Amino acid sequence: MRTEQSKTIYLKDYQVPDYLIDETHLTFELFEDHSLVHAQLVMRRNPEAGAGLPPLVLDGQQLELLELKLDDRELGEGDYSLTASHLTLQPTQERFVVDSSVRIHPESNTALEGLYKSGTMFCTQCEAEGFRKITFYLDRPDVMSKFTTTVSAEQHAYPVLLSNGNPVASGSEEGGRHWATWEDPFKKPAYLFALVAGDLWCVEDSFTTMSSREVALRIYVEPENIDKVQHAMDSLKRSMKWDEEVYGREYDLDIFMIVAVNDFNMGAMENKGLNIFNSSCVLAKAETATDAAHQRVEAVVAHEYFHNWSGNRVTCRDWFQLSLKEGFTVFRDSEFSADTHSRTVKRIEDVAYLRTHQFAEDAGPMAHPVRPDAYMEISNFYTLTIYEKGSEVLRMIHTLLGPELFRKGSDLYFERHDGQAVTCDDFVKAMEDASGIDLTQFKRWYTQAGTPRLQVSEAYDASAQTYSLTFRQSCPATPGQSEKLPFVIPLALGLLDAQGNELPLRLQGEATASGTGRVLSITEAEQTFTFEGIAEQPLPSLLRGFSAPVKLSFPYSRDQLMFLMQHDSDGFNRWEAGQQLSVQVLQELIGQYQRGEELALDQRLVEALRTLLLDESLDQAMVAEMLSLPGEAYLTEISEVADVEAIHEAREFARLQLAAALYTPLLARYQANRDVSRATPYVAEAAHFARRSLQNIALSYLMLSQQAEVLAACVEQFENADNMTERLAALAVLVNSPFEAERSKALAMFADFFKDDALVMDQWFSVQAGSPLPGGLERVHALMQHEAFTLKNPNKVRALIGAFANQNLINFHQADGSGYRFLADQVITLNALNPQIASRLLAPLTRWRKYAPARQAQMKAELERILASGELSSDVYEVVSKSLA
Ligand code: 0A1
Ligand code: ZN
Repeated sequence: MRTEQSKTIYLKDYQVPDYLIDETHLTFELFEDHSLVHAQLVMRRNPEAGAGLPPLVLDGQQLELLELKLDDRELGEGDYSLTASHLTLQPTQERFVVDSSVRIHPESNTALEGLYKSGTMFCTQCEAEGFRKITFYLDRPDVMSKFTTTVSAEQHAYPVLLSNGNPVASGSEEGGRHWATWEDPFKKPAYLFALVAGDLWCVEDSFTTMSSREVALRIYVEPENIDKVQHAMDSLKRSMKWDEEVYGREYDLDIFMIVAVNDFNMGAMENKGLNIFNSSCVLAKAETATDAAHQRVEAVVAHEYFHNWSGNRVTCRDWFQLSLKEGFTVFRDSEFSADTHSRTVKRIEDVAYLRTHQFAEDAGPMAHPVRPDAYMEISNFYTLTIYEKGSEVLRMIHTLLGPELFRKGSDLYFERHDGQAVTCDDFVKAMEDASGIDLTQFKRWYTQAGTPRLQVSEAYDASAQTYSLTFRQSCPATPGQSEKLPFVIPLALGLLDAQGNELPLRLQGEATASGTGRVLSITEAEQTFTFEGIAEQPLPSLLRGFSAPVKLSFPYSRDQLMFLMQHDSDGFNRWEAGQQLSVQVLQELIGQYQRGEELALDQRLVEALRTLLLDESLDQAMVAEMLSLPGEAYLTEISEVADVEAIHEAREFARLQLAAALYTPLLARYQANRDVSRATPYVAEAAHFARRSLQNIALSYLMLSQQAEVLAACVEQFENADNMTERLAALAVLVNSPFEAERSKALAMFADFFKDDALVMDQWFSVQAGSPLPGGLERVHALMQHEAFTLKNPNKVRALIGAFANQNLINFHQADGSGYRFLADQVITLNALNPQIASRLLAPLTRWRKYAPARQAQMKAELERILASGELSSDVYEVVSKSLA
């Protein structure tokens, strides 16, 4: 709760630690109604911190201090001071040993931070500041220590006892207890500490590293999930190989473990040698997990594994540097996924996600730079900006340097800083030193918040055969930053002639053309680039591959967009042209709706999509992506004032019209793909993802026709599919359909069949929470009473309440404000149970500025109500107070 932590912490106040901890020896005694933690800290004065012996201030929260010793001398109450968050004592020499014993209560820890119980299992989550809830410590990432951990617990209930590093000893105690000792040879900050005790089974495999070392790989799960681990294991081995091949990074311990945990605030955690995962990011098999879930498991396994170098071997100096490890590691995992499956599809997915969600964050009250300079509660800064925009910043460095120099830079970074806790500046410096490229101005991407706008205009001079592009960049004000300086914007582009061929590109002053596609580096607020030898008016293809996270505008006509959709050699930009065309058409419909006019869909969109559907030579995943109209959340983000009803009605109208006009080709593609699905066993690979995605989006359009043959096909797919991708898609379509009887039957069948599988039930909750049919809030209320629902499990909260507030915009934004009231009620309840989840759940209410005055007032009133509701956690307090400021 809000103690002294709700004060703001500033990057400019950073100071090196006064003391260092060379060795950390921990002993845990785990019991059902409490646990005891004994810590021996071998410490010394930090030589970099100056002279004298200042007081030693250890972090510690919710710890019952039982015993404290300094160099074997028992300390009495007068020898130290204790507050709700710190223990202060006075060292008398440069080197000393602190011993402490504390009692903690993992069994009643619902915040899921520190040591807690998930079901019957003990587990930990220490990032960012959870370790201080385990023992008194210097809980900051620049204090790195060698850990030895002994865990003791009752043997029958907790046969498996794990911690970081290598197992070095184990044995039995009297009274049916046993113990195990683990030693981690690598220095690490406390946030990478982990402990697990439980009744777990494991799947074991091995990996031979590039220097021929054999590494044991183990994935631990609850016994009933042992058949859902193979996909994660295969993903792990692919990740280990990829990191050797692409970054030259080898694994460094003899054993690598993953443990699946049901109650977990985030996706997973990269603890050294002992990754702890939300079970939703490990468990996957065809029958219970969708294609999207399989891809997420693969990506998260890769992400956590890659942290072993980008995060663990080289870690962050302080939490303002969080993107140093997160932006870099997201970039690494997205490149891994691109190399493993389809690069273009992965880029489309990432960009669609970034533009919908990160751009909204960047335009909202919590907007912050990739390297923030102030925070109240660090848990609130595990954001899309730190992760996704941080990854875009890394991608831009990669684009500016090219792959060889980028690799030289990453090699230098890892070599120079191995075993250190460093800053984003250190990373950029390594990139500069390895490449010889000056990134001084580029670093504004780390310090300035907000999404830059890039306005582009063109001028063609037929007589001089020159074509000029003028770029004007600006960036809106964000909290605490009213003025922005120009960014370095790498802009990949090509020019197309009337046949769709790429023109050779020669800039004024250059002797020869350097190929057809190139990257311009835009550095000024306004800048013109002139291409010479351009014999006809070209059509520019701009920001290829989304080479910078900006909002680009160029006055394309709809016909030009259709041309780019067909001819652009850049797959991403073909999709992007389709999106821009759809946005133009949908915005026209939104205007018609607002003016009370009859809606009329531009038939060019219908014809463009028909052409795609009829072309069987195209990548099916691309066709599916092109058929997916921009979502309501994205249409909200790009609106000046979001009109919830108009956006929903316009988009639904377009879908209906497309479904009717394209019924025949949609049905043909659907049937052909379903036939293949029926005859093919499930495979988690790109071509199969592609086939199923086109099949399922076709089905969702077809059902809008309400034809009996489609209903029959949908029910057939629901009942007979051998995989969750097809089954869930059919269920979702039924849930959103007017076929009441079929819907209820399918929901009941599904729940009956999967009632014992928590992750599948999450999907069952989500599908219903997301249904735009009227009465959404009542359905969510009813589902909260279902026996499988509990507010104590973050996955359940996200699946039901999160899906309702984030994906069911028409129901959440009910004009009577009931959706807002509901969300605020849940936030108030969760504030006491799990502050991190409460504060994340709150995000939709913070976006009140996007809406018309009536909704603004309702949303603000709910934020005020939360603020006045009593003792708030620092997590919730920071988000609410900043969004009302
Ligand atoms: N570092 C982990 C995710 C993570 C972040 C914060 C947490 O608590 C505030 C927990 C986990 C990752 O990037 O995977
Ligand atoms: Zn991460």
